[in-house]
Amino acid sequence: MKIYGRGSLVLITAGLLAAASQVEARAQRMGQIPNGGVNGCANCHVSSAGGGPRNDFGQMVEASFLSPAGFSGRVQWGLELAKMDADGDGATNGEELGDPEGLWKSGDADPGDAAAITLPGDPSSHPPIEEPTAVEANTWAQVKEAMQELFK
Ligand SMILES: [Ca+2]
Repeated sequence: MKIYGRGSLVLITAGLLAAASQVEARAQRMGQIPNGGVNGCANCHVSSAGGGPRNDFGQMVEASFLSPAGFSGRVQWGLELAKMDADGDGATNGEELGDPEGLWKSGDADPGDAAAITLPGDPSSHPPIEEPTAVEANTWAQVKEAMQELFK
């Protein structure tokens, strides 16, 4: 077994503390968006463990919705951020996070249904897209049939 010198131990300890404080600081941001705890770090980061590159929503927040800008910034959740669609999947950030009108404030209870929360930065994760019901499909079939009868 190799014995590390005191210098190595100090460096390793400093590195671990720096990494831990960074993750801890960013983890606070989960409490700055509605239902942030449902998907945790994956709301803003490509890796669900946090750190590393940000997804589309994380990049949007970082670019325009932190106050102050930078590491210590708090997410400015509100109507503007709620109405945007960071990942372009057709559902707004607010619809994905259960607060379409951006009314939620940090410290409020999470709005909406936790089971319906999706990732605002992942286009493959979104609320269900409404399919036409059997009645609507049937009605359309009847309209087509009626039109075909008209133009016979
Ligand atoms: Ca979206």
